[in-house]
Amino acid sequence: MLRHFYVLPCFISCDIETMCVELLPVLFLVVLAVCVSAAPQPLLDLGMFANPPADPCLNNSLAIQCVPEFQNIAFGREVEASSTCGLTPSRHCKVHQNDYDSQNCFVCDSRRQHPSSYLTDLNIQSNDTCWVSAPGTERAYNVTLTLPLGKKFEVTYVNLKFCSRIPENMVFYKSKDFGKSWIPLQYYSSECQQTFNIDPGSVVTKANEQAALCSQEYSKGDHNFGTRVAFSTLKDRPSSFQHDESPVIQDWVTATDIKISFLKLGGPSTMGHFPAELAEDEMFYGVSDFAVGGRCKCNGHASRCVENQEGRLACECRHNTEGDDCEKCKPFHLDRPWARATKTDAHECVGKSSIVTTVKLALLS
Ligand SMILES: [Ca+2]
Repeated sequence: MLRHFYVLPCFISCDIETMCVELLPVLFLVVLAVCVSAAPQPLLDLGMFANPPADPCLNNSLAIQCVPEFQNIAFGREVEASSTCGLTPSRHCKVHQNDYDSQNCFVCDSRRQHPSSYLTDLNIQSNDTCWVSAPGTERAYNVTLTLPLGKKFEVTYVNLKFCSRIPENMVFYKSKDFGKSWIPLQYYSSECQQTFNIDPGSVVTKANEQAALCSQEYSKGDHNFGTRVAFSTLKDRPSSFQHDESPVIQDWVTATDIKISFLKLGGPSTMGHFPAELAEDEMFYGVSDFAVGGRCKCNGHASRCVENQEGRLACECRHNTEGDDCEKCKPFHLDRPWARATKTDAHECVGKSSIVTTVKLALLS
């Protein structure tokens, strides 16, 4: 009499008191293999249940200040150069200190070009690629490099690495209105007072935090091939450490475009004498790296910028804000004035429903 039955998944059964008992482990393995191979593929990828990345603009559902990452915002962007060599063949020589070495020369022509794309490509020490201007005919030689950023950014530094002599006179500018007007950021000259009418010893105070200064640093020696000129927008500005609280500093670092204006070719150190004449093949500007450090400007209401539906770069706004720079509240979220997020208050935009809900929750608690 059959007293017990073991029912296996694939409907195989046997009496426990028969030889089937001995065969049970073998049968179980066979059945298991058949069942596993016949089992349907899982419909859901278990990875789907992994936690989504945390939202940098929220902390436990509460709005907090968030900013896009800091990066070299010039990298890979197109720079407009008012002059580039190669239209007609020209010869250029690299100069190290005061040593003019004719062996260290190169030709720029249609086959050996030095385009403006070399300004913002990957900067590799062992393989410096240089943008080179067409040769000038006199020391006073005006060439500009313009970098459109496409939207407002907050710029921390502008950095040029030269592959020519450092220009004797040059100016760094920014625009806040997509190139309609230009505001000087920094002047460079061997003679600041004479050239730009700026005292090189001037300092920035709270009263003139948006003043452009003039540096004579690069005229003191022969800063030539391979020298970097670095300008920091925040250095020596009194409110630089109160960025959140200082609309003046926030405005000072805001730019939609950066422009570099080379005004006069650099020459050998004068040592107090009349500047030496430049050889014909030294009459050019060359830059191997044009870097701009900064963040996409989103006023503390977005953690990244993306291309919008019109193909323009814009902030991915949170906290019920909108606009290219999250500079206003969304419709129906206008119950308190828009404000930039700070470390202590995200200034989330709210509508009536949010306020009513908040009040109800407060009354219920
Ligand atoms: Ca380069």
